[in-house]
Amino acid sequence: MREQNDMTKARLHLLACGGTIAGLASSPLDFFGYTAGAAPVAAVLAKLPEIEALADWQVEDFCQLGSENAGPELWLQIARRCADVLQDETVDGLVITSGTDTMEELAYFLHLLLKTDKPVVLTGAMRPLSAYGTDGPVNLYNAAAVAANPESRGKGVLLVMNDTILSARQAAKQDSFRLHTFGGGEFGPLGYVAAGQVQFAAAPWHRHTQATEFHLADIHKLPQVEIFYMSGGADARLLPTMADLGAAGVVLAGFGNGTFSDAVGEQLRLLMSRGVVCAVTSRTQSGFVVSHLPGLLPAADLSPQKARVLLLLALACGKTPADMERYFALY
Ligand code: DAS
Repeated sequence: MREQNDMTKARLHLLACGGTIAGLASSPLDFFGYTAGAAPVAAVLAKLPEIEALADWQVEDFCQLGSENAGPELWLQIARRCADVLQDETVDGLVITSGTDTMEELAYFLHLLLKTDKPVVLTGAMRPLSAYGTDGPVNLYNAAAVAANPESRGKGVLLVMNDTILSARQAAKQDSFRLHTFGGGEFGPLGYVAAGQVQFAAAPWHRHTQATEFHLADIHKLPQVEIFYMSGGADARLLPTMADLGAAGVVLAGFGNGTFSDAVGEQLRLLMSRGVVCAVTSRTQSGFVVSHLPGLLPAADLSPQKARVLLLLALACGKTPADMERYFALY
């Protein structure tokens, strides 16, 4: 284990998973019409040779897709690869590059599954590698600085974008195209990193990584979990259709503090009578929810997409609804 005052270079593994950071377009002013993951991650590293001074690197192009096409099956493959890499005693930390569209879900999935206290840091970009002012190389440099910093140990999976360090539990993509897109919700970031200078100001307060009760070895098949987003007059008949299509769990993105229409409430009762596990969170951007229906699990202040990750892993690991209610408060 590298101590706080260890001045030797960290040994970092870079696992590249596609995304805009490795995206290429035909023009440097084309910020949107690019092919995600078109370039090998070595091309990103080559833009910023100073990154070699931060660590001794093992570089791996794991997959090259836009993360809008990523889902639980790929996240599980990435988690298994990360677990293998982290078991290597010569590896001090892990940097993962990914698309930003589902980065927060991948990060939380790993935060709940990886049994490690080594730094695991995700990063990406909002502009492709080929663009003027691409943010990818500096984001990667800053992610490497955080992964190489002994202070990052034991803080769970982190996300570094736009000079900001976020916990995987709080990180959320909040803007459609601007560089300052990731935020930490009402509790904000854990710290900042400017041109490689790392400054932590907080630590995660929910359970994660080393303290997790979820085990990769327990996962043999991933269940289907869907999200039903409340809007005025939303058609409640879509809920039984989710179960008909195989959903074992449903997350309700409710109004306000988790409320829903009478019609949706009726369909939720029927879903739970069919054995579908249902959780409720809120379509608002902050605050905790309460449950308005016996058996409907309150998902604390998790976003709908993160409540889905937690419910999906709890079902995959064979946990009981009583366990799940506890998990939503703990993780
Ligand atoms: N191409 C999208 C993705 O892979 C956006 C991005 O990478 O930022 O998520």
